Amino acid sequence: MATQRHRWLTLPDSRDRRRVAAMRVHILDEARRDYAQRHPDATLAPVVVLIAAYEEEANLPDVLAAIPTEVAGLPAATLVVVDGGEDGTARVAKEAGVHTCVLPVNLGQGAALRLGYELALDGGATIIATLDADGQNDPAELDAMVQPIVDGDADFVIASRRLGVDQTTDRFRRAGVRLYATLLNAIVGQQLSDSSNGYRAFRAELVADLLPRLRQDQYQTAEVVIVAGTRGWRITQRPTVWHPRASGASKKGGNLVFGLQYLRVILTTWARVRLRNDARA
Ligand SMILES: Nc1nc2c(ncn2[C@@H]2O[C@H](COP(=O)(O)OP(=O)(O)O)[C@@H](O)[C@H]2O)c(=O)[nH]1
Ligand SMILES: [Mg+2]
Repeated sequence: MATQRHRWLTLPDSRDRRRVAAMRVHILDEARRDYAQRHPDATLAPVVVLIAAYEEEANLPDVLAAIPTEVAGLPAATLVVVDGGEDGTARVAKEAGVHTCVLPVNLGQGAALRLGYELALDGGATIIATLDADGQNDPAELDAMVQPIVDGDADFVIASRRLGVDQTTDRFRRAGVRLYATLLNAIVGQQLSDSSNGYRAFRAELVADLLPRLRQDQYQTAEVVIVAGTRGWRITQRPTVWHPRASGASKKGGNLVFGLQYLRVILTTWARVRLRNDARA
């Protein structure tokens, strides 16, 4: 009657969690298998420009067309991770001829980026740059983003709309960017002005170090900064232009939802890092 005893101790909740975890593994494996079939030679380039895209059929083609084939003097390849969704994002990415990995189910930007980091590292990247699929970041600024890493001056570069130009008009979002940058700086001892910006460049060694330590499936920007800062990687920032979304609305929820989720990620990641105290996070 061992099973009976076991059942008595098992909470329905933990069974659900196990089921979801198993499905996740299956979904990720499925995406990797499909990618390996379509790209048997997974070699990318020294610079990999990584985009996680969720229902961005209308915006992605222009973003992809603007990505240069050389960044800071190094050959560059583009990798799109299509994060499920119902529209033609996967089709337009494939039509653009870039490396495309398609998740059959929407897992969230953090999960999609982790898969992308993994594929970029497997593809031989020495530098990985991430930018949004909605036209808010300008690929023409990739040189400026990547150069500090090529020069050996930084391991992690974050774009700053506050040092550059913010062309959007949402005052609440602006105040949030300021507030959370201040909070994050206090926690990780940095002087970053726009720590929630998703336009970033990383030395590949840093990504390999961070990858097993990242947990956030959606609101991931603060987690990456906190873990990288705690691990002692050198973080710097570069001024960039923050454009309005080319079309459509933010997929991250309204300002209140976004703000609360962002705060949750800062506090839980901080607690995780502090409690472990050895930055294994
Ligand atoms: N992979 C993935 N990307 C997402 C998801 N939601 C948003 N994104 C992408 O993340 C980027 C920023 O998202 P967006 O909704 O514009 O957030 P905002 O710019 O902070 O308002 C865009 O490239 C979106 O396509 C998601 O669930 N999964
Ligand atoms: Mg956006």
